[in-house]
Amino acid sequence: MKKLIITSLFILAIVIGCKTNTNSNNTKKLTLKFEAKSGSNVAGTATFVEKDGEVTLEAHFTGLTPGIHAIHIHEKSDCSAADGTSTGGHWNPTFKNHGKWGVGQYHKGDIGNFIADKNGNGSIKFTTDEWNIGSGDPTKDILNHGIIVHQGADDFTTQPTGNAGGRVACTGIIK
Ligand SMILES: [Cu+2]
Ligand SMILES: [Zn+2]
Repeated sequence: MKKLIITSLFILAIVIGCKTNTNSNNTKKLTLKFEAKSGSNVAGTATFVEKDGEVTLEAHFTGLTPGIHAIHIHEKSDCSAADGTSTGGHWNPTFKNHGKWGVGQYHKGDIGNFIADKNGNGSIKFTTDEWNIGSGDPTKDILNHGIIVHQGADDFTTQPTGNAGGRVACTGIIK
């Protein structure tokens, strides 16, 4: 009987070991679709890919006004309000000041600015090891928050919003 238990534990260890290896080789991917807010005609998609401890966000938009737009991760995944305010403020699990990513203090949701061309098309790509997809670590896990695209630019100074104007597109970061 004792030998059987030891054999069972050994097999269990192998199974767990294999599962762990498989998971570490997996890339996690989320594809999200934005909805227009505040009467805008903005459409867009975002993908988050987690690989080797880093998450890459790639997002593409149409229907923007030409010029600079802020994009942030906000606290909640709820895009139900017509003006997008149901997503709350910026995702800030480390209780820092609003700012520019990598410079002084910044929120974990402070992605920054991107440019829309004269046709209203814009895209942004952003990679960080300060996020992950689904670890449950509240300071890193992007799941169940939301993404907002703003009408204007983030000035990286005004607290706690960056004074980026209205919310023209929204998506929840949900599986
Ligand atoms: Cu924002
Ligand atoms: Zn912020």
